[in-house]
Amino acid sequence: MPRPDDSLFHPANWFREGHGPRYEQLYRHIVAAIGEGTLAPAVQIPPERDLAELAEVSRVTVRKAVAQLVEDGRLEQRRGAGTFVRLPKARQENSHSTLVSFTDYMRQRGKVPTSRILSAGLHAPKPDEQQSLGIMASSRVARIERLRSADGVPMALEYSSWPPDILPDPEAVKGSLYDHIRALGHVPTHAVQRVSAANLKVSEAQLLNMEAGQAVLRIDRTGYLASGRPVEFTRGLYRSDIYDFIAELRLDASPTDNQG
Ligand code: 16G
Repeated sequence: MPRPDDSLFHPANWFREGHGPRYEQLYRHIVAAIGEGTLAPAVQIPPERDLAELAEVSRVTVRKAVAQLVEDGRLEQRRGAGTFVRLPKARQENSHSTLVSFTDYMRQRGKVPTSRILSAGLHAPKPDEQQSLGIMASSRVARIERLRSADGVPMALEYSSWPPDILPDPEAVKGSLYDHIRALGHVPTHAVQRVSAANLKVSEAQLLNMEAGQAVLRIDRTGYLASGRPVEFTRGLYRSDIYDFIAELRLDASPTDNQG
């Protein structure tokens, strides 16, 4: 079974003081090594204890980094055999069985996504929410507003609305909204998006660390379950220098449009 060169994990090759927690830096290093092919598919990762020794970190740090890599689908743990680099994840994504989230996208690029919740709660629905989500004026709507960052840099503002039977407790969302929804048993499988340009208001600019009036992309996404029921209505303001992000998500979002 191929094993990587031990020096790959030496702290000099991945740790930089002041660049975030060790587990995140180790995680990013392994993501990059997989991306560059230094860690090829099927290569075995040293056992936790050995890796902790090589990387000069605690086993808890190693465990956290590895758990994230397993969750991302980059590493695979085989009982009794060890931990291995998986085949590229792209194959799974191309199945279009699920939509790519901000979290997935940033992790695929070796970045660490974070969210700051600006507000979360159940409210009376506005007309555009009623229309997009097919809910009645007398019903309630779950709203969650977040500032999304990658490696600590603000990237987007997302205002998201969901029917309350799909997202009953918006305040309980801690990390990825899509992961939260999936854990509740609902899987948005496709989306329709409208992309336009917008200029930042003062309050938005402050949050994004940009100048008021600067141009951003505005994307309205309506996400659907496989049954065709609309469940997500999200308006996002995205820094235009991450346009490739949007383009890629749109390809994933409407596979049939791109096959003909
Ligand atoms: C993406 C989606 C947004 C969705 C979010 C979930 C676009 C334009 N927007 O940013 O609609 O709510 O991912 O991300 O693709 P999360 O699971 O990381 O919270």
